[in-house]
Amino acid sequence: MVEPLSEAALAAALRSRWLGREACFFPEIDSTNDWLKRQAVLDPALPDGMVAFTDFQTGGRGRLDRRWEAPAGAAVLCSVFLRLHWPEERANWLTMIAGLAAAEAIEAESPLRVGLKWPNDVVVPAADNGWRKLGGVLVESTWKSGRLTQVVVGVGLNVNVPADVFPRYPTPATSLLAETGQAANRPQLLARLLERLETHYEAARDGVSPQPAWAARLVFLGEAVEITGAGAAPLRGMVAGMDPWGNLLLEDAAGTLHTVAAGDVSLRRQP
Ligand code: BT5
Repeated sequence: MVEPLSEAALAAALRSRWLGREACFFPEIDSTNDWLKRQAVLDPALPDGMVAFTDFQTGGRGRLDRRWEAPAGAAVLCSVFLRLHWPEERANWLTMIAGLAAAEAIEAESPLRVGLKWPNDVVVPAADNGWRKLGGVLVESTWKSGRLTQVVVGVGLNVNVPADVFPRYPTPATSLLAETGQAANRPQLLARLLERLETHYEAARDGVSPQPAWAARLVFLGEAVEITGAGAAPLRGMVAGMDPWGNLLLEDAAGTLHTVAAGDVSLRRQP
């Protein structure tokens, strides 16, 4: 059933205990991440687990101030505010748990099998042996004395977006509708996402690393790739895995293992 997004529709579908129990819906907003960041400044008592979600973003953002584009009324675009006191090496755990929550929510609401492309992409396999991007995660953090104290975890998922709407992106985009031929229920998908996020976040808060579950979904394992944005020159090598903190392990032609903290990975078709 295709049901419009609203606070009431989310509340009716949501079975989390605290995360998303306070939620604000906007028919249109600049960016749900930006709204929560502004609220956190205006209201020092902003509730832990507060969610902002919308039908349309006029200034949706990806990493490095790239744009996140989604047509009105067809995507899940949401952000969650969390208060925490985490050591800095756990910062990537938030991106990992958001990716896991997105993957599990999509699998609960569709027949798709979902992979995770380092560091923040939610992907599905494509017929050409590549991967298509269904969604992405943007985590923005506040630090105090070397500790993470507040984060805004943003997730964008392409749900009922027709396949031909997307421009050509470096990682081609797709949607649940394009992959399955079926429209999905966005309030339900959002509810599953928030429930899974709550579960993974509580485990991570208790010190359980999301890394094994995330690494089990890692795409490009053992493949020849190129990583841009990790330094002045692109890095080339084979994806060997991930370390416990969410860094990518890349083995170069000489057999040296590099620990890569950030960047964009693409398959290297030419040796
Ligand atoms: C991301 O960044 O993938 C993070 C996306 C997070 C979006 C959510 S929506 C709710 C919350 N509020 C916000 O303002 N943001 C968050 P990155 O890995 O940098 O990927 C961005 C790139 O993905 C763009 O440069 C395009 O190439 C591509 N792209 C843009 N829109 C897309 C879409 N709808 N589907 C797939 N790819 C897209």
